[in-house]
Amino acid sequence: MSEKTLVGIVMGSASDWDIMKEAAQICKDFGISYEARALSAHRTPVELAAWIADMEARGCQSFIAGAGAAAHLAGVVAASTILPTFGVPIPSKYLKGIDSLLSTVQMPKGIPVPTLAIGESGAANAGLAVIAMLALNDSTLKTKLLAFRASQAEKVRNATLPALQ
Ligand code: RP5
Repeated sequence: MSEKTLVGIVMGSASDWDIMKEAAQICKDFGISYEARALSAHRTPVELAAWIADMEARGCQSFIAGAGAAAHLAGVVAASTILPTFGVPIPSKYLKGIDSLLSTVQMPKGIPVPTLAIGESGAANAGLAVIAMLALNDSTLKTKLLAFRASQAEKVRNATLPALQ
């Protein structure tokens, strides 16, 4: 059987990649297979549905969806699959991502979209949330995640604060 693609990363526009690449980077760093696509819930709805079905057939375990403004992408992805789908609000031109945040996080009862912070931190944390989920059944991944946590804790401990002038 061919290799599975474990994580589907989708964004409403290629202009979102600067933010969403943080999620891809986490997958890459942890050695988890992913596919990243720009597909829009309103501009390319048919292709989006076909991609979700294809990813499911290829063994995908989770989706990360990022979009800006009236950001319904994560909700549409979550509604199209029972795989866990994490939402990343992309900073928008006029409302700085508050619109993206509210339209991603405020899902009515029944279709959950666990939503991360606006921007790069949210995209990276979506990646880490997926890693944590996959680590439940993968002891090697669990060891890597514990090492990542230990390493970032060490950076905080070792940081030196600038002296007063
Ligand atoms: C949303 O509109 C996208 O997710 C993007 O954040 C925003 C702007 O898209 P472009 O006009 O840059 O393609 O659908």
